[in-house]
Amino acid sequence: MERAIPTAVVLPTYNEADNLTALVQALLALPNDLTVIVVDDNSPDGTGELADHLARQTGRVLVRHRPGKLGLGTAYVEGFRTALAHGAQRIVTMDADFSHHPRYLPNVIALTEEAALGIGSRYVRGGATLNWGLHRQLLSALANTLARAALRLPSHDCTAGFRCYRREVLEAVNLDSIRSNGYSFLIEMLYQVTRHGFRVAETPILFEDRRFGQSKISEQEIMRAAMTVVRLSTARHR
Ligand SMILES: Nc1nc2c(ncn2[C@@H]2O[C@H](COP(=O)(O)OP(=O)(O)O)[C@@H](O)[C@H]2O)c(=O)[nH]1
Ligand SMILES: [Mg+2]
Repeated sequence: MERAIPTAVVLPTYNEADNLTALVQALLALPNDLTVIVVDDNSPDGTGELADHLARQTGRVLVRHRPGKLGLGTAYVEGFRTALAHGAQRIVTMDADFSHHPRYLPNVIALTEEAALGIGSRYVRGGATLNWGLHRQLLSALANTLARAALRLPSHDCTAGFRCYRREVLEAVNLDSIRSNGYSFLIEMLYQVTRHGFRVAETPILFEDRRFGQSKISEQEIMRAAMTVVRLSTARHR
């Protein structure tokens, strides 16, 4: 039988060819025994082929190819299922664009010695968002404050994609029941995790704007996240 993966890092990718190689190299150089799972949505820039190349070259990368851009939420779920099937005890998610710098990853993973979910957080002391426009910063801060208050979420950064889940969390949450995508998925996932009574912990990160390429997540997405908060909180009060 194949060796079980201790810690999997799920990287959803759409047009990240300029970032992927350097990111995978940085991850594999960390002292944590990591295996990378790339979930690529048939990126036009060839990210999928690059991931296949890295898989052959390193033997520590698994690649899931999907036929087209199906959204961040379902990409995470695909990565989660792959990680669980390979026996991963810890499952990390991060952006493939260096916004979530690998240097913070050991801290994020270490949180899960005590907590069930660790978050690399912009909104705790020592954390911050660098070089984002004022408009985006305000929207993000507003979405987070709203989500935290309306859903009584325990963390300060509720839309952070820089996370480490312990295996039992992903086994407990019904992944198929999560209806939303993008930031909404992240909020809904956090909501489910806390509803199950799991502990969440945060460690500060400096979130830098992506190195190369464009954001695939629009401001419309942030507004949709606000609607998800309303949907979940009205369901909660019923
Ligand atoms: N597989 C897949 N990955 C996606 C999709 N949308 C975004 N991503 C990836 O998800 C991560 C977050 O997206 P990004 O554009 O960086 O969002 P931002 O950081 O909020 O601006 C990046 O690694 C993207 O390449 C998608 O539809 N499918
Ligand atoms: Mg990003």
